[in-house]
Amino acid sequence: MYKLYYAPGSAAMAPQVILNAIGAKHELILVDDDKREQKSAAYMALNPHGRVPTLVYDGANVMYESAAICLFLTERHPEAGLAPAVDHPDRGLFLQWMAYQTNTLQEALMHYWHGEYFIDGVDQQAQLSAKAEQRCDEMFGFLDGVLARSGPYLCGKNFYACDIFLAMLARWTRKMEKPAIRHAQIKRIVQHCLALPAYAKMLKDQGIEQAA
Ligand SMILES: N[C@@H](CCC(=O)N[C@@H](CS)C(=O)NCC(=O)O)C(=O)O
Repeated sequence: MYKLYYAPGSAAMAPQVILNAIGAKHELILVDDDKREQKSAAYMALNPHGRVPTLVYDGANVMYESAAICLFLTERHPEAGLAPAVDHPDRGLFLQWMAYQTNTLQEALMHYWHGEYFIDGVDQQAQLSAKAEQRCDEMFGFLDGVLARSGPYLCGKNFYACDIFLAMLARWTRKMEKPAIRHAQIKRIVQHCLALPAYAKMLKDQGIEQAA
């Protein structure tokens, strides 16, 4: 039994899709952003950074960081086929794309959404956000090229959790002038994910939509 603390549209999206896909029994616990619940003492005791998602497993074990939760769940439930086994030829690329997305692309998205975490001043934050938007488009363009050259999925012919992660990050560009789905291959990955019952259920349960 798992408990996933989430907020709609947050980095909990991918872990939630994976919980659905593996068919694991789980409880979803809303951390209400509007009420600043992620900064409540009770939640900070689970996740001292006051961010979502957080996963509780096997009673009292707690972990956070979206990409880590995805890796943990896919490895715990290999039958779902959402991660290549340690000795599978796709393994290196799979880890590469998970790390690239969470270290680099997700961080650039953070600069876009939350300039105030990085710099003081409204004008400076707007400048940072604009630069981050440009960087995000370059990165999605780069991934689009990878998918065009060696797809259909990030690791080649097999679909994995890194593709689900990509669809989640693509949604975070929806307010940009150049949203990620302007890139044909990114759009195709998002469309593929939207057609998965596990992804559709996550959107429905979170009460959000995603365009493709
Ligand atoms: N690196 C973390 C980032 C999580 C994160 O930034 N979550 C956002 C929502 S997408 C959040 O909780 N923000 C609240 C805040 O920063 O106060 C992860 O991937 O889990």
